[in-house]
Amino acid sequence: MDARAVRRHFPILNQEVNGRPLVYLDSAATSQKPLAVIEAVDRYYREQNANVHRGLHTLSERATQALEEARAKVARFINAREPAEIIFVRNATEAINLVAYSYGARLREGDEILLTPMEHHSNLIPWQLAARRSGARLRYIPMNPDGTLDVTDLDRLITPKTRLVALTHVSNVLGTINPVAEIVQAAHREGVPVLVDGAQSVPHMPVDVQALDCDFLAVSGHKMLAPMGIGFLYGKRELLEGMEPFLAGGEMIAEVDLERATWAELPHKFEAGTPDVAGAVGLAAAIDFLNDLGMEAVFQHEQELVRYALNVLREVDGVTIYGPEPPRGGVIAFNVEGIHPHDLSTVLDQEGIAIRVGHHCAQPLTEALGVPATARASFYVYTLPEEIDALARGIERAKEFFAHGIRR
Ligand code: 7TS
Repeated sequence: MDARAVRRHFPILNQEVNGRPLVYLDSAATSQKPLAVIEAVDRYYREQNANVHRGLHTLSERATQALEEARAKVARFINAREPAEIIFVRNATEAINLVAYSYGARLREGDEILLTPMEHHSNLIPWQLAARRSGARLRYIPMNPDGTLDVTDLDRLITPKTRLVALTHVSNVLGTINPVAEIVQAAHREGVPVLVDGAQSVPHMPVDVQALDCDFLAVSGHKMLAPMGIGFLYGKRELLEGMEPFLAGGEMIAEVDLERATWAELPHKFEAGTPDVAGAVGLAAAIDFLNDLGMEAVFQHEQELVRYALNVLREVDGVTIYGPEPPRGGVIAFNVEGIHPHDLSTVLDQEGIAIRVGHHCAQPLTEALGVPATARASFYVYTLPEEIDALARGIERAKEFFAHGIRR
């Protein structure tokens, strides 16, 4: 993959920030968008916009067709059995909340949900609330010191009381790639379904839901080149069929009278209200773009960047890096001795370098690392090794600045 050529498709990257060429190392928070996506959304509003599934006029049919083509494309991208297993939502957070409410409705006092300590808050808080509503209990697969999961005791952790395992595929802080297929197998031996948070995996590596055999997969479009505001939940048909709706209103019913209603067929049962058709069109364009690159090539590109970044950053005195050895996701969380990550970020921003600092919405994990916060650089298809060099130079400059209090 030629990242330099890929980069030319991203107009936002070709600018100066604070007088310096932009070095965007925050793709785990959100990716930038290629022209193909920007233009697909633009074209949708110029040529196709109407509400879907309702009007029997030509534009409405075009919009409906665009939405359903996008759904079919998403289904092929993750190898779902059928498009009806893809529910459009706003983002991974909404996808997980849908499952926590609709599947979580069957939780009873004493039931258990098995999570990990490295979950993003969006795969933790919905389960805390579901546990509070039902009296269920949250349990956790322990973590090894290197930031991988300790799955040696899985069979003991998955008990007759376990109703669901919910875990992230790739950690947004440590970059750990969790052994999802193995965990799914262990859970299925006990008849327990597994929800995978794919927010940091689906944009960056080939993900095949049939190969993983996961029961739910939650994904945000905005982290995979698509617009903000569109994401999807994959769910196995038999599970989705057995769940009550999450949100209710228009589009999701079959028959309604003043007392009761019956639900529309999948996937519409879970898509109340007017959908983000333009977002879905943008997501379809994003998938085309990623397919043209090839997800295996995307993964390899990021592996090269991670290896390069680990080598470069390990050469910088005072830098502590968190997370396992590669292969791992394209995120590197680190700290610089004597400099608070927020101060580091401020200095780097002056150099046009965008990183994220804080707990990255994974506060329990940050606490487990024994630090108040970390800095995080994250990569994607357009990231160049030179940008990692720029980061290392920026860190050196921050060290000088905070050692001497003088800006050169
Ligand atoms: N799950 C994981 C693993 C994530 O990294 C994120 C967002 C989410 C879920 C939630 O995604 P959303 O689109 O619903 O908000 N992660 C980050 C991040 O690391 N920095 O900003 C957002």
